[in-house]
Amino acid sequence: MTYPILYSFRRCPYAMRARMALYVSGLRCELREVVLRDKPAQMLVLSPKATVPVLQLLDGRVIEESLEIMHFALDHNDPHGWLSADPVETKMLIDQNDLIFKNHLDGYKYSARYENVDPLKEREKAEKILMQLNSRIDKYGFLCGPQASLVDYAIFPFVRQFAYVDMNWFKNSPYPALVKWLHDFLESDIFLRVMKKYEQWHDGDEVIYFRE
Ligand SMILES: N[C@@H](CCC(=O)N[C@@H](CS)C(=O)NCC(=O)O)C(=O)O
Repeated sequence: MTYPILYSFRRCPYAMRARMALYVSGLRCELREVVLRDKPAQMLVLSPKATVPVLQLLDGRVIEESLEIMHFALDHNDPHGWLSADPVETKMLIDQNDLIFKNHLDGYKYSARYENVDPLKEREKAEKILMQLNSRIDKYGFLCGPQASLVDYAIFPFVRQFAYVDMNWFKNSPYPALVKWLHDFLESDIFLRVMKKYEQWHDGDEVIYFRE
């Protein structure tokens, strides 16, 4: 093993944020594309909790939380100042996203999987958070200040998923600053680069490097 190994799934919002931080930091790693219903044994041995992303480091450490991967990458190199935003506000917004918004997003997007979940009620609950994000962007430019920081990159993949449930509704929602913020990230170089498609990884495949 010459480089750290990232187990990732292209469409997973947690994996997206980890990939973006790794990408911007310039840290080179091997990329192993995972299919969630067919996870590789190598990954399950490293991380029995069996979620992506997982980053295996050269010294044997394994990082199995996307935010920790972001911090690991940015502690190594943070060329765009992603760590410069207020850490308390950053944590508050990310906790709100991961612990509350994500649940409403799942209820909105996958209501058929749950009993007694009304997708429109879930959307209404999620909207309270969208409204708050919109007013922060309106006021500051980005979620925590005049430049994009870790919190924007950690959250926009989830807003993206939300928007795609009903893009027409999202685009016509009373949150124009948020709509533009998302649109700009979706068109950004960094996002397009980390969304490159790869085949499912199998042992013995030619190594794919994330950042050539
Ligand atoms: N707290 C974890 C959550 C990661 C997570 O839940 N990833 C999903 C994919 S989006 C997953 O791997 N789920 C396991 C599965 O569906 O089998 C993190 O931030 O890395």
